Amino acid sequence: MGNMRKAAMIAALLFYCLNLLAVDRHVYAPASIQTQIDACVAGDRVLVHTGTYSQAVVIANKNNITLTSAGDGEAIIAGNGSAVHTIYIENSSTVTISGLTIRNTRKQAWSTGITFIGTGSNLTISGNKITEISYVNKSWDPTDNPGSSGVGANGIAIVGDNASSSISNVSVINNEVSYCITGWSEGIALKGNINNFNIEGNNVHHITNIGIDVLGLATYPNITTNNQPSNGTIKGNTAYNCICNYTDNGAIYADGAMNVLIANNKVYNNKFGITVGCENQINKVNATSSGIHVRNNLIYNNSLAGILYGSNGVNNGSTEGTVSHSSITGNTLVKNASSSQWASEIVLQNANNIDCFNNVIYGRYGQMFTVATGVSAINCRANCYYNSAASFSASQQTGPGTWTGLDLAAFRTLTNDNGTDQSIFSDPLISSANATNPDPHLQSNSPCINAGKSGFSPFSGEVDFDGQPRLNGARVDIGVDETGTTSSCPAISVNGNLSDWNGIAAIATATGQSTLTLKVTNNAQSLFFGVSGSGMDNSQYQIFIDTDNNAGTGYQDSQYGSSGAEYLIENGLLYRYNGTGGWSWTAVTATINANKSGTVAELGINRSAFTSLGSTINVSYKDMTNWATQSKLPVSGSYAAYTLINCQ
Ligand SMILES: [Ca+2]
Ligand SMILES: [Ca+2]
Ligand SMILES: [Ca+2]
Ligand SMILES: [Ca+2]
Repeated sequence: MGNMRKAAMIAALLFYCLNLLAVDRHVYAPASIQTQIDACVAGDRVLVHTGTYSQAVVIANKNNITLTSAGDGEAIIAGNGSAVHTIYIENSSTVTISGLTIRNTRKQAWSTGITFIGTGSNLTISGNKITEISYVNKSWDPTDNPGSSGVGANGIAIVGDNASSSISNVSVINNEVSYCITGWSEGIALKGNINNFNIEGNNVHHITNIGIDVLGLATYPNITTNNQPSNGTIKGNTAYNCICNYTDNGAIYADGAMNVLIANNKVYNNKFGITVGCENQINKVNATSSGIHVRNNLIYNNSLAGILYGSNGVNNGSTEGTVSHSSITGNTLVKNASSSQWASEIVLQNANNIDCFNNVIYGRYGQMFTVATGVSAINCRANCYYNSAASFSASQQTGPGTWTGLDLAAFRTLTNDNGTDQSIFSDPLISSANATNPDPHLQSNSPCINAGKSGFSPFSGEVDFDGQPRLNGARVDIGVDETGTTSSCPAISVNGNLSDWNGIAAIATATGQSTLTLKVTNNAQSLFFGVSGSGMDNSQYQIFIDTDNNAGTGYQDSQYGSSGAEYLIENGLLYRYNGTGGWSWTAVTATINANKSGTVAELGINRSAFTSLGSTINVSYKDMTNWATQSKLPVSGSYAAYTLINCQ
């Protein structure tokens, strides 16, 4: 014990001494970021202060370097009008790019926001806002069509083009990638020889092709071995409005990859939701993509299908590969397919040895499942099927252009769904099956509770869609929600009496002013605020909310040292921030109940009013008189943090 502590102390001292050599290099607009990058030695950070930088940045053969927002307002790196990549990194290790807004004014073929190419390890791209990266010089156009030109652009592209040395330990987390006209490319793409990656917590939307793609065995990069992104996770992302006008795309795609977990994502309003394939097989005949697990995802209102499993080429006899030894488990699919058509919830093709169990599959039309060519050894168990038509149907491709309809019994036979844990056709009784905003939580009388596969034990690290333990009670529940694993939510009644807040800790307090305590809590649907005081204004207030837990994004509040609000609630109305630091707001729809007096401000707002609401948010409450702040909580410093609770 003593020796260990001594060793730890020496290590800590060594770390401290090494860090003394590292410096923070501050950049103020419009100074050159590149000048500071070029001066960096290992351990240095380049802190980009608020402003717009019409520049591009190159980081080549550098190790242990951080390029980040200084946190005093939006730092926009906009490209220099000629560089293909706004931030270009090659052959570097331990590189972090964080908190920046990244654009590319070039808007020509193969533009990217951030590109990493070559080899290296420990790359982190986090908390950036990447927008308007387009292959063509025009503003957002969801109907754009590049024809057969093949051109593209990427928000983030990480390309392992060295067959003998991978890019390893890649983290792409908590970024927003939006409004990119990507042609034949993707919002976030990991390609080629990449090993050990995590794409987590990103918000990807309004992309004219695939939102998130891990891509292998393609002609780019042209490497003959190790051309498969491997051993990664794509989890906790939100992907919507990734709609391609010229080909059938998915919002999240694992194509020619190996051992990828696609878990706990929310995927809606796309063409396909999640797709798994092996489209290309350059230098590898009869290629297979395997170990791709689609787990605990909420997938709804995608116009073609929720999940497409297996390669393209339903009927074309091409050289496309297969997907094998993979699984679809614990997902909830709700009302995908915007019209009655060949596909609705799940489509399988060129796939074998696929386990499919514990899923809630709630269709909009009769058609639930489509089994195309090249499918074998499908093992379904303990799924709960249901649809608005209240009759199950599936279809199987039995020859070129020939489809056979299957009833539930025939489908069970096809999918080896027999014996114990046979799938059921029953209303899963989720809390809401509204196609555009479903609530997948199970009602207390749901037939899905404790009805999942018997003997199931969660996979390592697996949690339900709420982040709660995946198994509670005698058996796992069907669908994304495991019930009964939490205490009940606080019962807040917005009535001007704060006795229902007893036992909830304040996140900010003060003395000697009119507002004294600020409390925040939530249930599954709503966020609540409770403020007590004396001599407060009878009506006027403002609540500022930093919903992405990033002080560098959103409204920069001069009354605080750090703020970054995405939303403002002012006198019962919600506003979303639309500026670049100064006062600039747009009214948005919300359901707000408020009760305001000289001693209490109590308020509830629907969580769905916020485009994204992180698990930790930061809040400021201001009591106003004649639009002047009379008192505020917290009094100064940073907004007060609140971590949402998981409860039912
Ligand atoms: Ca259970
Ligand atoms: Ca739950
Ligand atoms: Ca109350
Ligand atoms: Ca923010």
